[in-house]
Amino acid sequence: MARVLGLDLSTQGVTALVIDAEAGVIVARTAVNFGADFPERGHPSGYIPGASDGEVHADPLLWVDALQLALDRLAEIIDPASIVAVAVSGQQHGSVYLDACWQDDLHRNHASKSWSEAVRPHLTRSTSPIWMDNSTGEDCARISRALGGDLAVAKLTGSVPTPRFTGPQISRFARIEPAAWSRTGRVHLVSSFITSLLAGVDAPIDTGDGAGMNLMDLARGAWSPEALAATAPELARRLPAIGRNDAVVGLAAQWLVLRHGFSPRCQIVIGSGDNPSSLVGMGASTPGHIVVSLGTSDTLFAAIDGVRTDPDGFGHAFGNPLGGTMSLICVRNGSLAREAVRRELGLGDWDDFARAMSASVPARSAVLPLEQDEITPRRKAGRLLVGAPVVGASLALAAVEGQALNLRLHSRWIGTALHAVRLTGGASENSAIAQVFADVFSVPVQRIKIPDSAALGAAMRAAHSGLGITLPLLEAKFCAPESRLLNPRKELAPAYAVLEADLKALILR
Ligand code: XUL
Repeated sequence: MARVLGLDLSTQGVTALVIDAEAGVIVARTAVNFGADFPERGHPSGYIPGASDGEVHADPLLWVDALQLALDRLAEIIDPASIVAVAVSGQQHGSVYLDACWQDDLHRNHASKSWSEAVRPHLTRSTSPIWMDNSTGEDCARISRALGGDLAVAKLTGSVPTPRFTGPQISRFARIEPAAWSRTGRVHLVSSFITSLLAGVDAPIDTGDGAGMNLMDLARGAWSPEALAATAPELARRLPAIGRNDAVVGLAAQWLVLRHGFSPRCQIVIGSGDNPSSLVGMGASTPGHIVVSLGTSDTLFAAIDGVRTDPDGFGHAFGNPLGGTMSLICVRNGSLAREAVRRELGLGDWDDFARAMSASVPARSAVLPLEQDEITPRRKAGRLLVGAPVVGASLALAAVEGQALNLRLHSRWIGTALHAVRLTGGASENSAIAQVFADVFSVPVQRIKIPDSAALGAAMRAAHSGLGITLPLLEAKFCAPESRLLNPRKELAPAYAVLEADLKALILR
């Protein structure tokens, strides 16, 4: 039996997915929702509501309690002793602040008490900033100045100083709570914190999650002394090691064996972030396939040959669990902007929207609909138009074309020859929208629906490191897209090239 477990600790809950890596099947799934399963904690969306100054924090002990509940639920449907390896996917950028002796306590057998009781006395900061936090503008500016500007930081660490990233978060904590900072002996990411609990050792951070901190030298896959010095005093000794992306961290901790029924031989694999995990779970860890996810935000991620960073500083580069790097490009104006256009045109539903798109002439004009301030490109809310004037219902097609062209433009730096776009997320089901992505990217679109892609990716990483099964083989078993392809209409390519160049000129102006 080749049963492995992927655990995804996301913003809103914990998903546990057990796969049989040889048979290519999902064996069991359980989920815990921080809000619905722990209503008494008062965090309905998984984070602490009502904070000010852009702060968004969560309770790390809630993550731990939810993890235990997920493992209890799992034990009701399968025998945990049959699991041979485990890996964690964690929401990226979130950080946990602990004292130095938490490491000693990790080895103890906590079968008799809850893990959160064991961890609580070691927290030097009771809450954890998460990726939704936007409170570190001052810290980003300071780090940028110290390291020679935003683009220099992007070249070194993979991203411009970014408010949600862990380095600026650490900088702010050390600045406003110096006494608590001096008591802090270890800063973990969500993925390395949970992995430490599972293995009973102080777990390393992989380059996938480590690159989401503005602290790692991306090319070397090691902490950057300059970035550490620009961030907070004596940071080096407070960070875990950076580990190999396929490292086995250890065997199941005693309490995992005694309290949750795991085998003492069960291997615990290094954790990673949810985006690198999803890259694997979507079957895109080899260069050539990009994944475009059409959701509240539209995101694009892709494996990159070697190490590259966005020279314009919009996209992020993280480590790829398979080696090399990956890109993450995020456009805030995704489904809400499409929705606003649909309502403005008085189109009753998405079928009407698709009909309006199909009745319009493609590649004539493009509109980038920014209903809220945008980060890619950095622009205030408003609409950007290139090409011929847009009249009436042709706005539906032009808006989707604008969104696709914007992603195409901002993903050029990835540089890898494209074979296909894997399209996912709610709007990907609409064939008229999916066709625009085939035409604009000029490659076939494969639609793929993997709702638990981060948990699946973690399980596949567990199988890769724990059982030696290659990721491409696992991707072939678990990540098959829909067999029907949407082929590009190649004759539109020249007109889209002109619109993309016009959009670029407009953005740079
Ligand atoms: C990526 C990001 C989010 C988080 C939470 O940079 O902030 O995608 O990983 O999912």
